Amino acid sequence: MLRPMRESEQPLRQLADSVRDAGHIVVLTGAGISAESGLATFRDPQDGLWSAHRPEDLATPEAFARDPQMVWRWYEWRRARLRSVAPNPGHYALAELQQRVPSLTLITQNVDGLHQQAGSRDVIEFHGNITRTVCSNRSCPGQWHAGDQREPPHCPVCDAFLRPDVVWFGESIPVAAMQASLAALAACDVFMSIGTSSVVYPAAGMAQQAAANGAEIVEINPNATPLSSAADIVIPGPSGEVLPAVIKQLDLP
Ligand code: BV8
Repeated sequence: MLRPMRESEQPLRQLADSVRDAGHIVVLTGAGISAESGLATFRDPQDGLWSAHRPEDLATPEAFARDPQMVWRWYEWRRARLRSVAPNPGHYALAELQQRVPSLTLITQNVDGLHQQAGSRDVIEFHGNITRTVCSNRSCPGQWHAGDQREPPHCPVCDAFLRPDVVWFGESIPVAAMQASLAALAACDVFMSIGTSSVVYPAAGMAQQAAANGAEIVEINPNATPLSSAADIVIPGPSGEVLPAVIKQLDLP
C-alpha cells in the first residue's frame, strides 16, 4: 500500500509523469541553478570590492566604454570565483535527464559553463560564456595573448580592447543561439524554467512562446517570479534538491 502522497509531493509526481510522457523537453536555466555551487546569483547583492555595484550597471557596453579597466576587473573577479566552484546535483540531474528522455534542449542564461562541466550536451549559451575572451571588434578573430597583462588586454590583430564573450544589456542575442532556441521552443511538449527570476528578455519570453505552442510550463524556484502564476506546475524548492528528486521519481511505478 503506497502511503498517501503529501500535498507537497504532488507537483513533483506530476512533473515526473509529464517528463516520462514528453517527446521533447526544453529547459531554461538561470543563475539560481548555480547558487548551490556557491556562485552568487546575478541579482544577489555582490560582496567585497563590488558590493557598491549592480551587475545590471556593469554588464553594459556603456560601462565598458566609460571604464574598460573597471569592467575588465569585474569579469576577472567573477572568473576567479568560477575557478573555485563545481557543478552541483542540479546540474548533474539535468545532464542525466538529457540521457534518459527522447529529446532535451538545454538553454542557459548562465555564463559559467557549469552545465557543460556536468555533462550536458549541445548547451545553448543564450548570454555567452564568461570564460571566453573576444575582440571588441566582433568580426576580428583576435585572441588574448597570455603575455598581455594590460587591463583590458588588447587584440593582437587590431589592437582594440578584448572583452568577455557575453551578451551585455542592450546587445542582441547571438543569432545561432536565438535560432536554435526558437526551433526548440516551437517543438517542445514541456518547458521547464529553473532558477531564473524571469525578468531578463528575450529569455523571459520563452515560456510564453512554448505555451503558445501547447507546451506544459514548469517552474522550479524557491521564490515566486512573474512566471509563477502562468506556470502549470510550480515546485517551490532549490533545484539541487528538486531535480534529483524528479530523476528518482522517474524510476518509481
Ligand atoms: C536584447 C550576461 C535586443 C552578462 C546577461 C524586451 C525585449 C527585448 C529586450 C528587452 C525587453 N525589455 C527590456 C529589454 C532590455 C534587456 C532586459 O531584459 N532588461 C531587463 C533588466 C528588463 N534585455 C537585453 O538587453 C537583451 N538584449 O534583447 O537585444 C535589444 C537590443 C538593443 C536594445 C533593446 C533590445 C540582453 C540581455 C542579456 C544581458 N546579459 N548576462 C553577464 O553575466 O555579465 S543577463 C543576466 O541576467 C544573466 O545572464 C542572468 O542569467 C540573467 C537573468 O538573471 P537570472 O539568471 O534569472 O538571475 P537572478 O539573480 O535574476 O535570479 C536568480 C533566481 O534564482 C531567483 O529567482 C532565485 O529565486 C532563484 N534561485 C536562487 N537559489 C536557487 C534558485 N532557483 C533554484 N534553485 C536554487 N537553489
